[in-house]
Amino acid sequence: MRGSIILFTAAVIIASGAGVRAASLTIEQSGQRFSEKSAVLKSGESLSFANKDDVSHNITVVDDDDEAADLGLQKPGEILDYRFDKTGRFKIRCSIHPGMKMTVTVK
Ligand SMILES: [Cu+2]
Repeated sequence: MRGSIILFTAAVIIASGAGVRAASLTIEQSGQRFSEKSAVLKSGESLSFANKDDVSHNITVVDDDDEAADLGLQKPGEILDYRFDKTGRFKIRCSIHPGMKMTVTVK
């Protein structure tokens, strides 16, 4: 558990330096990776996740309080939108592929 907290802190530092900013941003899932390591959004903006892999993914969105939203099974070719209504820092993960990680900062 402590290891994952340290990893998360490192990821947030990267996010604050080089986050992608966009009103509407599509994140591609390809090669079991997210196409961006981080993104910066305003409250109320959404991310689209486009599964370009030939395997299914299952995105979870975890906030600072460890509250998680489960976007459910996402089949190849499927696009999921998720709207960020709360400010804060969020960890995006795939519950099937532990190597898939990105962070979202919502201001
Ligand atoms: Cu996955």
